[in-house]
Amino acid sequence: ARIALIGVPTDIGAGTRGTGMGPDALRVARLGEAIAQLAGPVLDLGNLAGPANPQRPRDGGGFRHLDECVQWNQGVHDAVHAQLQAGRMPVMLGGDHSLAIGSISAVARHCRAAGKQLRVVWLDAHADFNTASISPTGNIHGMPVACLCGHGPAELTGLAGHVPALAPADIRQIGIRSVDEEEKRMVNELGVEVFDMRFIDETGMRATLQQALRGLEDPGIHLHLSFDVDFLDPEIAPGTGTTVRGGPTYREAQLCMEMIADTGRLGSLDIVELNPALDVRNQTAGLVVDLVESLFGKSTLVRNRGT
Ligand code: DIR
Ligand code: MN
Ligand code: MN
Ligand code: MN
Repeated sequence: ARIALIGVPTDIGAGTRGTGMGPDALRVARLGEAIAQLAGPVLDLGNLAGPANPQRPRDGGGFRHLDECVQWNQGVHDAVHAQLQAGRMPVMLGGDHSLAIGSISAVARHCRAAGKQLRVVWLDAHADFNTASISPTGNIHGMPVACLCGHGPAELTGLAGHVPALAPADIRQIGIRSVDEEEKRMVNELGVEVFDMRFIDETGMRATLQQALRGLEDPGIHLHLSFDVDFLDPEIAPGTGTTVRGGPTYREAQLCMEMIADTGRLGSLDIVELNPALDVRNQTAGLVVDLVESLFGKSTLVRNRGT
């Protein structure tokens, strides 16, 4: 198989419980079968194990569940790295967005050894650029991008074997519409390229993606997509814990996935923050499967790549 599904049933990084049921909701919506139809055999590795949610308040350092988060992410890192070494594309079935620290660290380690350049596209309503000292919540799902850029505790920033795992210049964020006050300054100071909802409103999704995906013609690039389900407008995607209104419509999200597929560079994927406890008859999982079909090349008509 060329593609491996890795279930990461955790909610320790989120403020609302339930994302731990995400992996099975995606399986029930037949995610694996949909990918297999488009991209060939898929190996479902089942779910990783990790510590339970102790539902503790913030610790003295400002984190909720730091030790548990480190343990989950060490497991994610090792599983993702093993699949990349085996030549498979790892697809994370989350789980809350803190798992991206482990998955992207593994991808960064792999790319460095293979002489590939890593590009991360981050689809989210949030910038996920908080640190413990500026986070209003202490929830680590609001911190993965900061950790990957070297701002965070050593146990999380060092997973790739080099710090930072990622440079701000390697990241493109799309769909952003909720950034905390101090977090705004971080994003600005580090110069992350953020295509927020205002940019998408003014520019349109097609031109936004053309700009965000610039440079991906180079075959030496590994593209990692980190897809937070709260990227989508809550009217179409109610099954997630931190909805923010004013997100991309069904058609805009489809175009986004189609244009990423057209690059031909997708090498790894996180699907995170799906919360079946908040969903309506698994419709958000079904929507995610529709979008992932486009991401793996489903199109209405016969098309030539990039046209
Ligand atoms: C908020 C929420 N910025 C925090 N973050 C979320 O807690 O740091 N990220 N929901 O996906
Ligand atoms: Mn989010
Ligand atoms: Mn997120
Ligand atoms: Mn379908």
